[in-house]
Amino acid sequence: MNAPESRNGMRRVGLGLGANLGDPAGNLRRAVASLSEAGLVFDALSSLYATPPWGVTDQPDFINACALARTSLPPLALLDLVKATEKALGREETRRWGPRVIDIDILFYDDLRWRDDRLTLPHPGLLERAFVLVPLAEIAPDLVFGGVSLAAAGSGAKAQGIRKLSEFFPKNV
Ligand code: A4P
Ligand code: MG
Repeated sequence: MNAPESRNGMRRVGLGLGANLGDPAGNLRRAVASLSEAGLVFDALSSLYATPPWGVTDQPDFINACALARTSLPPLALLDLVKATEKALGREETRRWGPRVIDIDILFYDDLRWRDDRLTLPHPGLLERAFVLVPLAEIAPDLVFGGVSLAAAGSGAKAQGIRKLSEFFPKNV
């Protein structure tokens, strides 16, 4: 992976956000506002996309987006922050791949490769999930994972019923 280099001692991270319960678009916006208050510096936010459910298909469509941010938190502290943010927004324990108020995945953390029982980096599903590839390709087309550029992976995934809805924070709201 060729993630841009970290600056000022901060690490560059990619986040995937998804929701399909409650007010999904509002939940994604609240998640970013809350992470920002906690010290993450956001450099780019993709548009919001409506995406058909993947994995468990008998559930409502999702709203998905991706973000590029910088953080001084080490990986497990960032995971703790992400999990605390999900909880504060009302996420309850759900079945794997099931419906949720908010899901925040750490897609990558600089070039770090990490695998323990709590955290895998880069996120193992990144290249398989159109609901991640399409928004991430919008904001980081030059990133390369496993020899595959996001621009190529994202355009290959576009046929899968994914619709761009609006900017992440529409200017008229
Ligand atoms: N974990 C390990 N690595 C990471 C990482 N890089 N980032 C652990 C975040 N968490 C990581 O996650 C379960 C555990 O994974 C965490 O406690 C953490 O310790 P979870 O969010 O509770 O479970 P999950 O989301 O059901 O599982 P997973 O494997 O993250 O699946 P996805 O990819 O998030 O799938 N369809 C559409 N259209 N859009 C969606 O957003 N999301 C899912 C969930 C299914 N279908 C979807 C969507
Ligand atoms: Mg998840």
